Amino acid sequence: MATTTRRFWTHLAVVVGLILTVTTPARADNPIVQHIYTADPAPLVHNGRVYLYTGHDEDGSTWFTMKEWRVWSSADMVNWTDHGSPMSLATFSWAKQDAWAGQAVERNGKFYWYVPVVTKATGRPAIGVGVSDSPTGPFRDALGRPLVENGEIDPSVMIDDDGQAYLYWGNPNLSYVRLNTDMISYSGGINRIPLTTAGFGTRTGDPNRPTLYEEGPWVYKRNGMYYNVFAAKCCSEFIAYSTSPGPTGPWTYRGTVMPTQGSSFTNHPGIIDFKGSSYFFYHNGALPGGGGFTRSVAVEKFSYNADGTIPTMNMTTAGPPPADTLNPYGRQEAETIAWGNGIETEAASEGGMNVGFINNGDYIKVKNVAFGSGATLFAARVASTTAGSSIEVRSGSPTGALAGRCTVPNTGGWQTWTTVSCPVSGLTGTRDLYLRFSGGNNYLLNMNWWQFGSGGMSPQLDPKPGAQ
Ligand code: FUB
Repeated sequence: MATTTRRFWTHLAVVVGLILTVTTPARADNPIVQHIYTADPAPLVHNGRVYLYTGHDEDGSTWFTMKEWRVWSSADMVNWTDHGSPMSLATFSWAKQDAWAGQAVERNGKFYWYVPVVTKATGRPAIGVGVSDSPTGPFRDALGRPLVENGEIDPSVMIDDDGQAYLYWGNPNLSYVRLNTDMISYSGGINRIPLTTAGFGTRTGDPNRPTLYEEGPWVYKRNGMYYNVFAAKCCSEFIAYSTSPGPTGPWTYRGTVMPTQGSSFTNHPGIIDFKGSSYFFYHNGALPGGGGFTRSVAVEKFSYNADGTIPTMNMTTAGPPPADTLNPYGRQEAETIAWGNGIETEAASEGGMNVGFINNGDYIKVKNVAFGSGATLFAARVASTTAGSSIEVRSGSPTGALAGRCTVPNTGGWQTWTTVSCPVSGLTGTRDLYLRFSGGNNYLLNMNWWQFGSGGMSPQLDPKPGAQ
């Protein structure tokens, strides 16, 4: 959010928060991100983490006003780390507008992120590709021009078991190319998948669109079956899917994955398997101010039926159960969050992101933290221009048992970092951690990371470039 807008909303939130504090129940964990609007989820599993690539709906949008993409990651499906925006319209010198729905894939240690943008030259959408050595970027334009261009959107990429990669995309059509192994060129031209009612269901009321296929294909292979999960019908959309014995068809329509729900007239699918379970990502308008142009990404856990079909799912505010615990005795980024109340994030001078724009009463929930036999010390990397703020270390809820309180000094700048620590007690077993911030009326502090120690000793703080 722009700083002035943020200040306004922050002060409004403080007033409303004072009114609601007594009655607000414990927060659910969907949508995944609370401090900005996100859309068009594209999850990627890599080295024991889920990397979630999304778009970013601008605050107050009345159109799909999207200028950048964002990356998030998680090892447990409930706590998500904000990696900021490693790719934007500015990455592609030939792009004019509309940083819409894309997907990233890894091949031979490089990460390729396929995205649609409207070009300066034609004023029509084309598909570009960003490339990076890291799943969190930064990404650079791999080609300096579009990879494919037929005026349509929403690329989805799949690498088949034989090594052949396919790029699918389209609205109103559904097209694909066979990517070469360099992932930034293709062979054989642009192919159309026939949109038959047997393959993609029957739409009524629109003679120009006889099938349910609308946009947002998500193509993948599982147990020998190819799936195309897509946004169906318009508008409002629901999520449907088709299956095929091969990557290019013939497709058979299989029904609804998620009915029309959730205050956004679009929806957009992403499906992965992670740590032995299956997850379905989508978007809705669930955040305050949310709607069709101010969307938020959410996730549900599901199990395939025995025949490989996908059950119909509803949107929930609870989200999935944790797929793992979080280790508090290793350094954790402050921007690793299950639920953030009032906070925002920004790029940190020490690298990565920090949590900032914190007001009195704001808090961060970190879910399923494995304290084991007990933590005795809390340390946090902080910066502030005001003295006397503190971090309340609580468990169970924002007003739950107080385990300790760390005072934050005036460090002389919002990016002038120091490490503070304080004793804690009562944190044993596995529980939800709440870091609640208290102090005066203005912004209180920034936090870059935190770490607990145990056994009456100072924690062996994990090294971080620039940290002391
Ligand atoms: O986010 C902009 C567009 O809305 C996407 O490209 C579509 O899939 C729909 O979600």
